[in-house]
Amino acid sequence: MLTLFDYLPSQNAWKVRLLLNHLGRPYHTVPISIFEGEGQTAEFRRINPTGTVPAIQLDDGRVLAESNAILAYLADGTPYLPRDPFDRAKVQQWLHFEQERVESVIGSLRHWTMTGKLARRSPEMIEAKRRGAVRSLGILDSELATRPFIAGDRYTIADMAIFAYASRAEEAGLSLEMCPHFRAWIARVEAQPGFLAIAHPYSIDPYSTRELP
Ligand SMILES: N[C@@H](CCC(=O)N[C@@H](CS)C(=O)NCC(=O)O)C(=O)O
Repeated sequence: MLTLFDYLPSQNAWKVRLLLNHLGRPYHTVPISIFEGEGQTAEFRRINPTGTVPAIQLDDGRVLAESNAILAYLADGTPYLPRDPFDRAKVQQWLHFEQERVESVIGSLRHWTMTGKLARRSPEMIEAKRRGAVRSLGILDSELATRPFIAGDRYTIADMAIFAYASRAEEAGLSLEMCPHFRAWIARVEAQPGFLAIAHPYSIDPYSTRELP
């Protein structure tokens, strides 16, 4: 059975849990307490050299890290990743957008906001993240005004990846009031069969107020 190295409040890991839920694929979880430094042990760095979750291990022992690489691997041959090379590359385009312009800004702001670290960050850094986040939400809103899902007419892993952090923008102190198309897309994603409604707040982990090692 597939093993998922996980940390419950991680929305990067939630992406993988979401896809596994859509696929109805059973898996075994190994929790990694990232704020206690479990990601940085020699043992875990043999699984993922960066020390981050998510990562997966296959029955034959092979390991794979990076949430979006895992999504692409698990979705291959399913309706969530098109076969056509151009459509597939479009999904990749939005997976890159997610890492560069969603996770890195909304994800960081949300983490700092929910764990009290915002007070320890410089106003310049916070402002830069906020500006980036507002710009990304604006891009998503205008793109989603033209089609139902981010890479086209069908729900794909690009929607799953972007949804993970972008849909939780309000937890990062960002308003979605000016993003009606984006909000309509959130409802469309939530209505997909097998959607995983459970997300875990950082407050379930008493160590999450620590800085990452
Ligand atoms: N680009 C990576 C980012 C993974 C990542 O930063 N995961 C966080 C949890 S959301 C983590 O494990 N952080 C621990 C650390 O940075 O030491 C991915 O998409 O998988």
